[in-house]
Formats: sequence, C-alpha cells, structure tokens
Amino acid sequence: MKKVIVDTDTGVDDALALMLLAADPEVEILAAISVFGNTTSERAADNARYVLDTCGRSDVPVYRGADAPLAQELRLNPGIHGEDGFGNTGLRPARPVPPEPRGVPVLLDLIDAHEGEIDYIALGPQTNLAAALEMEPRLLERLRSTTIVGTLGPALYHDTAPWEDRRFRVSRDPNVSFDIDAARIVAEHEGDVTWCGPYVTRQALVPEDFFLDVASATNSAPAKLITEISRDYAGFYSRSYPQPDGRRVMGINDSMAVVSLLHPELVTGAVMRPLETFLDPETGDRYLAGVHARKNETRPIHRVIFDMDFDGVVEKIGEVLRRPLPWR
Ligand SMILES: [Ca+2]
Repeated sequence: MKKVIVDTDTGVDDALALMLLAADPEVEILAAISVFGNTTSERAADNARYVLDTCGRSDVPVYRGADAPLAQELRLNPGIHGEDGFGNTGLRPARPVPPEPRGVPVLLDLIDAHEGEIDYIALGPQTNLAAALEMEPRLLERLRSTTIVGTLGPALYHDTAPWEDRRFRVSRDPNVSFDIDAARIVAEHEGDVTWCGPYVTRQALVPEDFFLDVASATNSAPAKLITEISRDYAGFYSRSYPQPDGRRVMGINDSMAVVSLLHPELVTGAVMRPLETFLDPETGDRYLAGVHARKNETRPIHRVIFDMDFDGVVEKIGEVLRRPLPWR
C-alpha cells in the first residue's frame, strides 16, 4: 500500500490525476493539500473535495495550503481552467474545506507519523513544499519519494537558454514560474525527487472524444465530471495545438506524474541531474531545468523524466474511468 499526499491547484487535469489516485486500491491518500495556480487555493481545495466526493472518497481529508507565492506576485490560470478551475461550471462541494491554512502543519505531522513512508505528489506550484522545507530542511529525505509536475526538462549540454529550444518553446511551465523561489528551494534539497514537466506532459494530448465516449458508455460520475469541466479546457488545447484532422484534444498533464509514481514501468526515459533556474533577460520569465553535473558536483541530484509510454498512460486512464464505483 502506498501512502500518498497530493498537493493540488485543482483544475481539470488535476481532477483526472486525483481520480487515478482515488481509484487505485494500492493507494491510501493521507491528505490532499491545496495551492494557488490554476485557480485560487480556496477553489483548489473545494475542487479537490468535489472530485473526491464524486469518487465516493469523502473519507480523504482536504486542507487549505498556500494562498500565494513565497515572494513574487500571485498569478493564476483562468484562461485555461476557468475562474473556478472547473471550466466555470460553478460546481461546489456539499461541505466546503475550512479556510484555515493547515496544509503545511498537517504535512509535518504526517511525516512524523509515517517517517520514510509517504509518496508526496505536487501537481501545482511547489509553495507548500518550500514552506515546509523552511521548517524542516530534511523534509524531502523523510518522504519516501516526491514527484513534481514542473521543469522544462533536461537542458542540453552547456545550454544557457533552454527555453529557446524548439522542444520547449511552445510550452510554459506555470507550476515553476508561478513561484520560482519555491522551485529553487525544492531543487536545493536532497531527496528522492522526480520532476515531470511540460516537456513530457504536453506531448500527451488526448482526444476529447476519448472522455466523451467513456462517459456515455459507462455513465460513471467521475467520467461525466471530467467531460463537464473540460469543455473550455479542450477548446484551449485545440486552439493551442491544432490537430491535422481538426479534432478536439486536451492535456492530461498532472496524470502523467501520477502514473509515473503508480506505474513506474511506463517511464521510458529519465536522467539524474542537478536543477538550475534560468532567467530569460528579454521577457523576465524564469525557468527550471535539469543541467549536467559539474566536476565535483555538490548540488542535489534529482530525477528528470523526459519520456513516457504515452499510449500506456492513456490506457491506464481509460481503465480507471471505466471502473465502476465504489473505488475502495
Ligand atoms: Ca495542476
């Protein structure tokens, strides 16, 4: 049994990722903690609550986490996930999540209770992790593993401007750029840390019909929720990544990271690298990428995923959404 804490800025792809965790009989979700990002931390918490309730998992506790970045100005992603993170559907849980920001203290308590046993998965900006690291610098070493949706990926040898690489250019890295200080703090700490960023995740564009077909064939509440909240989201992806046959597609970003944890055999490429922040002097944008180790390297070495079995991931998602409730 895997003990998991999931840290989420619950938008559309986070909702799907939460379902993969909620459906897995080998996973015990100890807590979900919210963070700003796709939407406000308040809505992210309520959305996580809504998703878990929809999956019949009202037993999983949800806590409010970081409302704002450590130092920089708050940015959100309403153009992609809607103002409410749920495609402006206005869905709210029957019981809202209490407003007290308890995410970091709960995380520290859970680590004391389950030393070395917790797999932490961060689906949004790394602000909660960084805040917890300030209180417990050995945090990442005391987790069994940490998986983070972020980084441009592995930079080429001696590359000083990885964001200019054609492979990365069409892709932003909001989870890192929305709180670059938090990303840097996490990168500076030792631990079993895996970064799975947009270089990997944006390659997995799934036809909207895949979800519509599963929802109509099964009539399952989780599958219907995904199709309900993803109408505008699929529109955004279809405009941003037009397909040759004109069909609508959508990203499944956060699910890739969850699958890398639950089904590691589907990770087909990863490198061990120190991570470094970069500044694009023209735009002021900040990035994080895995760089080559220097001679006598002293920086922590983390794992950077650069390839996955995308068909295998989509197959896992289909299996989960077709599985009848209850998911326990
Ligand atoms: Ca997310």
